[in-house]
Amino acid sequence: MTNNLINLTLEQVFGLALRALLSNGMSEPHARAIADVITQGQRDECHSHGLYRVLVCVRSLRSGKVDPAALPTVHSISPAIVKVDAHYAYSLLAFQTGLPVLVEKARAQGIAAMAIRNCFHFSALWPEVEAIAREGLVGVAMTPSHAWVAPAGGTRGVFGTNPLAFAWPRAGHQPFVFDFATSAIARGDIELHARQGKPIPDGWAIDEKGLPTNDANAALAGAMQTFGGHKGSALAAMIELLAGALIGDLTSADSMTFDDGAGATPCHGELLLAFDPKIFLGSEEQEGMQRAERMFDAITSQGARLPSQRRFAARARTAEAGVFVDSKLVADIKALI
Ligand code: NDP
Ligand code: PYC
Repeated sequence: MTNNLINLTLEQVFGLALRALLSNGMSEPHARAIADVITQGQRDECHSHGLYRVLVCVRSLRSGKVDPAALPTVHSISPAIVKVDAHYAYSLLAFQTGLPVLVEKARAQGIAAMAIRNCFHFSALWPEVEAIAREGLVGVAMTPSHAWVAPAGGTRGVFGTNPLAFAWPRAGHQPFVFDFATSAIARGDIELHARQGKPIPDGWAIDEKGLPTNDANAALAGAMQTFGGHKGSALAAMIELLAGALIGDLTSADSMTFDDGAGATPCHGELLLAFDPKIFLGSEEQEGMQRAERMFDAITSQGARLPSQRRFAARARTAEAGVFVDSKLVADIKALI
């Protein structure tokens, strides 16, 4: 133990998350899928979507809103579109179940979409787009959340923190991956600032009166801001439309109404897209992939870093050294078991 940090192996992180979920009534397939993604988040030092999420998942289970055991059902609705109904359980088992169908369709059609419906969704999206890239495909993922984010120029929440993730497969390298909330920061980060009594930076949120705030609790009670002003606002709206209205599922505002103050994980849909470079490029595949590599080189050769480089470095480090977790968080999770 260093200061208030506890050193855990990745196996210990997985075991802690799994025990907390199982002992609160989650079925084993869901608990394993969730504990796995939480472990990946902690491993890559994405603290807002690592072990902290166990608290949110258990609160959601205890709210009675989430189905702890429903198994997803897969519906192929066209040659290029698969829908997976999560039946009001968490999203991750639905993703795992639908992924092979998405991959098969993308390889057959060149482009395919997977719409996950009726799912409670708490997780970072990079594990999912990385899984698509491991199949040699280009991946995109997006999802709404709860209406915590004000549109640019407004003061009241309309959008979710609506993450957008992208992965491009690279031979001999980790894929090119980015994954960001369309709000200035993930809400989980503001919650972590509130837990630690730390102020938040300028530009993250406004308070209930619509005034800029550095107080994490005032931010949680007020509204978050989009990243990049009107640009993040437009992307957030696009995600409400594509991963909400278009797939017949809830917007972030609808999801908040559905929650009805329970404080559970947001419940809505998710849209994933997969593109097959082999079909787009045909005999020019190698040339297209080399063109991409020249672009990556032009970024890194001037000292700029690629998105996910920090994560991949953390992944390599924590595989050996384990992770360092706030002791209060570990105690709070153990108290749930
Ligand atoms: P960050 O702002 O921390 O990071 C966003 C992206 O930018 C990452 O890919 C990151 O790579 C990259 N990046 C950061 N700094 C640089 C830099 N200097 N140069 C190049 N790239 C950089 O993420 P957010 O707070 O916006 O989101 C965090 C997570 O929260 C995401 O994984 C997202 O999926 C998740 N989330 C989930 C939601 C849900 O409803 N399920 C809702 C909202 C967010 P790196 O990681 O290597 O630093
Ligand atoms: O951190 O913004 C967030 C978030 C919302 C749902 C899951 N994570």
